[in-house]
Amino acid sequence: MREGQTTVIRREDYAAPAYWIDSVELTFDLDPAKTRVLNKMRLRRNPEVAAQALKLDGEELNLARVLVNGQGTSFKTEGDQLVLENLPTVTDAFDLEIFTTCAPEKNSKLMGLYVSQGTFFTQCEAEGFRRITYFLDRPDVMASYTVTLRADKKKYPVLLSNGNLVEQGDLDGGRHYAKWVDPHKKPCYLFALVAGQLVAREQRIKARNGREHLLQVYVRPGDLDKTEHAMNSLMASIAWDEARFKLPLDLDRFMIVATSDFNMGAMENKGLNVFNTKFVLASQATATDVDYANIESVVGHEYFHNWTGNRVTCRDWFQLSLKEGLTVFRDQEFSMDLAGEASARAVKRIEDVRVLRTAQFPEDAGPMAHPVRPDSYIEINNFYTVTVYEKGSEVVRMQQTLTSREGFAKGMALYFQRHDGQAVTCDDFAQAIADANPSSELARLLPQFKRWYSQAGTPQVAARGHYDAAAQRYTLTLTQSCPPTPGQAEKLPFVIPVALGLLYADGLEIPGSARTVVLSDAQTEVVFEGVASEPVPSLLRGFSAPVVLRYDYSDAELLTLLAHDSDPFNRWEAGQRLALKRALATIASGATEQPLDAAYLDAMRAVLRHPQLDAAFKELVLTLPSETYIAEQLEVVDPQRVHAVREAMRGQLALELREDWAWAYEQHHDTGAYRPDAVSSGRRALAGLALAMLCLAARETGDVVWPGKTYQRFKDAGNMTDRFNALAALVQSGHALARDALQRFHALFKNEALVLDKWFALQAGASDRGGDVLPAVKQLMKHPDFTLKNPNRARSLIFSYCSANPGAFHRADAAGYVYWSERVLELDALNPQVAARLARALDRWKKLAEPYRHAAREAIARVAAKPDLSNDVREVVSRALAEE
Ligand code: B3K
Ligand code: ZN
Repeated sequence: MREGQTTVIRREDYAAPAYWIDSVELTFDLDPAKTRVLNKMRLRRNPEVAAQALKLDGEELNLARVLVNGQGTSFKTEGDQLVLENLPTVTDAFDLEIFTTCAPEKNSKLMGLYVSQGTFFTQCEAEGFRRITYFLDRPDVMASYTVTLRADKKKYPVLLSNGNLVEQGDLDGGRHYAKWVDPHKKPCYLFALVAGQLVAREQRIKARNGREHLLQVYVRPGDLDKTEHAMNSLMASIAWDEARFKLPLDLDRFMIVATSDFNMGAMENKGLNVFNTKFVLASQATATDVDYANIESVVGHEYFHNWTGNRVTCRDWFQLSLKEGLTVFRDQEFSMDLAGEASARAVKRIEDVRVLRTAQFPEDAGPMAHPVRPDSYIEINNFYTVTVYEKGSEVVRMQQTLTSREGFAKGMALYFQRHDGQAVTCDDFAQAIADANPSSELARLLPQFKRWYSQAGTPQVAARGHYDAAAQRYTLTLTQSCPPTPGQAEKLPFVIPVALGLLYADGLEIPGSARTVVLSDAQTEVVFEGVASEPVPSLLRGFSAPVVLRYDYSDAELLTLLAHDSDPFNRWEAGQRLALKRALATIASGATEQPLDAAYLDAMRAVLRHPQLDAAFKELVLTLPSETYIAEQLEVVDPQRVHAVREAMRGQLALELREDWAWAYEQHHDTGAYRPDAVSSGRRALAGLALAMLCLAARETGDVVWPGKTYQRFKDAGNMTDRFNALAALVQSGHALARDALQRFHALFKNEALVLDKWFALQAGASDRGGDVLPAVKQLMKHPDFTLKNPNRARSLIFSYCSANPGAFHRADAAGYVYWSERVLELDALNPQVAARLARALDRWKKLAEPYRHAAREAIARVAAKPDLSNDVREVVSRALAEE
C-alpha cells in the first residue's frame, strides 16, 4: 500500500513521548502466510508531558483486538496510526493488549518480519518494528522484552530472540515453543527474532572479569565450515573492547545469525546480531582477503554497538551518528590495532580515507548533502549515509586528536557513567568527551567544534608558505572556507586539527617542526624559526581532518614527500597528487596520449622496487586515483574523457613498467599456506595488481606469455583472492581467454551465492575493452541465477554497472540512464530501500557535460514523474531535481 503522503520530519520538532512502555510481552505464532502477534504492554503516561491520546505506529498490519486492562476499548486509526483516546486518566500504569497478524512471506521490503529461504528474520531499524505490531516506534522508548515464539518444529527447529532462553518445549500438532527474556531494556529497533533450520558454531569464553559467555554463529546447514573467521573476529572484538575501552560483554549469550536476504551489512540487535551472509561466511576457496577484512570489521562494528548504540542509544533518529559515527570510529580503530605495526595501520587509514573521499565528499557536494546530524528527513532510511557513518567517524576521530588517545578513553568512560541506559544526543557525547578533558582544545572550543555536527559540506583548507631566507623563518598561512550546500548558504569556521611537519628538500624532517595546528579562525599563521633552507610542508598528516587540502605543490616537492615523509599517509597522498596533476592536465589539454612523464614513471618504479616498503602500501601507491575522485576535482565532467585519460595512464604505467611488474609478480605471488593477515594479503594484492598490469601491457605488445600465465594462475589458485585477481586481470584487459575463464568460474561456484555475486559484479564493472558492457548487463539479467529480489544479487549486477563503472554507464546515447531509471522503478515496487540507493547513482548529474547532463536530468525526471513512488525514492529524486 502506498500512502503517498510526504511528511517532512524536523529535528527541532522533537518532543518527548506522551507515554512510556515499561515492558512488552510478545507471543508469535509463526506462519509465513499469516503470523499472529499478541502484544501485551505495560504503559504509563509520561508525567512531564500534557495528557493526550496514545498514538501507536503500525504499518501493513491486520488489527484483530485491542484491550485496555483486559477490557475492550474504543479506538480509531489515523493514517497508519492506532489512536486510543479513552485511557485511564491517572498516571498509574495500565495494560494494553493488541492482537494483529501480518504476512511475512509477502514482505519483499525486508523490513519488519520476513522470510528468507524458509527462515524467519526481522529487521527493525529504523522503523520496522511497526510492521510487526503497533508500538511507540521511536528509540527513546525503552522497554523490557519477554518473547515467546511458537512454530512448526520440523520446519523451524531453531527459535531465537534477544537475551536468555528461559523455557522451551513441545506443543500439540508438531509445534514447539521457546521463551526468551532480555535482561536489558531496549528501544524496539533492537528487537529481533529468527526461526528456521540453522546450525551454529559455538564457543565458550571467559572474559577478563571472570564472566562466562556462550558465543554462537548461526548459519544454514552446509555453511558451518565458513564460520571460523567470523567467530575469531567476534572473540577479537570482545577482547579489544575490554582492553581499549574497558567495556565488557554484558550478556550470557551472544548470537550472530546470517541471512542471504538483507538490505544492508548487518544489524546490532541486542544479543542477536543479524548479518548479511557476505559479512559472515568465509573460506579461502570462496572469500577474498578483502572479504576477510570486511568480516572482521563488520563483526567488530556490530559487537561494538552493544555499548555504543545499545547501552546508550539515540534520543531520535537525527542523532544517528551518535551511535554510527562513534561505532565506525571504533571499528576502524579495532582493525588498525589488530593490523599491528605502523605501516599496516597506515594502509587501513588510507583505505578508510579513500572511501571517505570517493563516496562522502561527493555526497557532501551534491543534492543529498546533509550535516552529520541532519535537520530534516522524509525517509530516515535515506540517511544511513557515508556522511552519518564515515564523516561522523572522522568527527569522533578529531575529538580524539584534540584530547589525546588517553583523554578520549577518559571521555568515553564519563559518557557511559553519565548516560548508561539512556537515549541521548550528539551534544551529550561531545560534552562528555570535553568535560573529561577540561584543559583540552576540545573543551576550549566545544561550541564551535560542534559545527561539524550542524554544518554540511566539505571544508577546504588552503595553505601557502613563505620562506624568508635571511631570517631563516618559514611562515605557513592556513585559510579555511566551506562551499554552500542545499539549505545552508553561509558557513561559519570549523575547528580543524591540521597535523603537519616540515622536510628539507633532501627529505630530512626539520627537528621540532611536527605539530598539530588547530585552525579555528578563517585564517591562521604558523611561524617556524631557524629553518635553514626552503622547506617542503607535509600537511594534514594522517588525514587529521575531513577536509580538502589545497596547496600548490611542485613536482619536486611531491617527489620529496613520496620518497621521504615520515608520515606514510602523506607519502601515499604525494603519489596520488602526482597522478592527479597529470590526469587533470591531460583532461584539460584535450589530448589523451602519453599522460605520464618519465619523472612520474621513475618515481612509481622506485616505489615498486623499494626494498623496505610493504607490499600492501606499494599496491596503494601504484593504484591511480579513481575516475570518481578525478571527476570530483572538475567543475564540468565528461565521464568518457575522464575514463579515457585514466585508462591511458593505466596503459602507460603497465607498458613502461612491465619489467618491474614482472619482477613484482615473481617476488610476491607465492604467499604460502593461506592466511588472511596483513602481510600476506598485501603481497597478494600487489601480485594481483602486477598481473592486471601485465595483461594490460600484453594487449599492446602482443605478448601471449603473461595472459597464459594468468589463465594458469586462475585455474591453479589455492584461494579466492588469487583466483579472482587472475580472472579480473583477464576480464579487465579484455583478453580472449576471459570468456572461457568466466564460464569455468561459474561452473566451479554455481552453488556459492556470494561467489556468483562476484561473478556478476565483475562483468557489470568490466572495462569496455572486453566489449560493450550494457548489452552484457542486460543479458545477465536474464541469467537463471539472477534475481532482483535478493539485494546482494541486485547490487552485484545493477549497482556495479550504474555506480561503479562510470566509463560504461555514462553513454552518449543515454541508454545507461534509461536502464537505470527502469531498474529504479522496478526495484521500488519490491524494495524501496534498495531502490533509493540505486536512485543516488545520478546524484552528481549537474556536474556532467552535455549531452550527459541533459539526458541524466530527463532520466531522473522520468522516475520522479511516476505517481506512486515510495517516500524513499521520491526524496532522493526530488532533491536531485531541486533548483539550488
Ligand atoms: N544499524 C544498522 C543499520 C540499519 C539500517 C536501517 N536502514 C547497521 C549498522 O550500522 O551497524
Ligand atoms: Zn552501525
